[in-house]
Amino acid sequence: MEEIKGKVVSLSRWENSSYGIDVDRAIKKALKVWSDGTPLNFTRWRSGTADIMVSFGKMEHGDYYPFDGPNGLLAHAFPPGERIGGDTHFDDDETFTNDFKGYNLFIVAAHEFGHALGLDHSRDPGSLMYPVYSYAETTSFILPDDDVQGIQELYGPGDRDPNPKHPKTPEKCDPDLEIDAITELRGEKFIFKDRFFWRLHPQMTDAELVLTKSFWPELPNKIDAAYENPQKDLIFIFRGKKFWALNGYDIMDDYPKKLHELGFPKILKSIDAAVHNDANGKTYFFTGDKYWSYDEERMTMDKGYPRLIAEDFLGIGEKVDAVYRRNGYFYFFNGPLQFEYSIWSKKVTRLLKTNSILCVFLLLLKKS
Ligand SMILES: [Ca+2]
Ligand SMILES: [Ca+2]
Ligand SMILES: [Zn+2]
Ligand SMILES: [Zn+2]
Repeated sequence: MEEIKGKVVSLSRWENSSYGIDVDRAIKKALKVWSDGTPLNFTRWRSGTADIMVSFGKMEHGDYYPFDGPNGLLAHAFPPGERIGGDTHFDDDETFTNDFKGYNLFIVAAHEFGHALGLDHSRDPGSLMYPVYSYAETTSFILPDDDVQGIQELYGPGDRDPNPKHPKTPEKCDPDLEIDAITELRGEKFIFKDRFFWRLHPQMTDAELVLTKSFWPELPNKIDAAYENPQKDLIFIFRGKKFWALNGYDIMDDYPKKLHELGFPKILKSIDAAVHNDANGKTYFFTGDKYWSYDEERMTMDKGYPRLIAEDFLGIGEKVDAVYRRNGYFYFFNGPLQFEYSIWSKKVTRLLKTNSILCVFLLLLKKS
């Protein structure tokens, strides 16, 4: 690491970029990700040979590691060392952007500078050093915990970390696991937690953890509720007063819409959970200790609602974090508990741990 001790950066094309985006700001912000929380300090040199030389190039660009035109390789960086060590190159054939369209230059640069400082790829899908590009909210970006551990192992902590709350990646077998939302989508389960969801295919033994923004960059980081309407082949995602309709990867036109367009009072700030019942065409929305019934065919809220959850769904508690429907049952999630509720007999038939939806296969393996 000796070479980086000078902590200097120079950029051959920091200004006069042809992208029409603020390369300067993206690069500075990407370096700040690593200098916050470590003793690293970066200074820009306008001439001479710095530890980290940053440049843009196309195809073969002088280091015998050619780029490949649009997509594929986006950038590369050499680990710390003499000469080319630490240098960071961006593929000039990419459309780099400030937002989620194209490749976000800040995200790509922050990842590459991780390499330039000596980090390898991480297997944590929530980490910046995960090898697959994924868009992340850039204005509120805080370096994930896994990357902080990595960089502090190399350089130690800094004097003062301006954003000490580094997001951790959820663990599916955490006995205290609570979830934000759950829905089926074309037979798979999507289980939302913080900025992630687990994708659980009925034929797969292991749930895949995915960043929500890598699937739907326009959705918020964290969501409140989700449900599927299989007749319309849509899922609906809720956050605060807004909701989105999605068909696979595509967000439908005219969305996001507002909660009150469904018939909720305008003062309602958010909902907790939602589920659709094929059998009667109703969608139930849970908010606090109450729930609402929405008629999907007439597209109106049913009369006589909201009603108390505790009165109509006996035994599931007084609030709902998340809920989905499967084979005549509702599965209600409340904190670390899951209630299997028979729609027909209106009774709780099983009490489960929330994590059992994700962790059941591991438990079975351990028993055998
Ligand atoms: Ca490329
Ligand atoms: Ca929720
Ligand atoms: Zn190169
Ligand atoms: Zn990489």
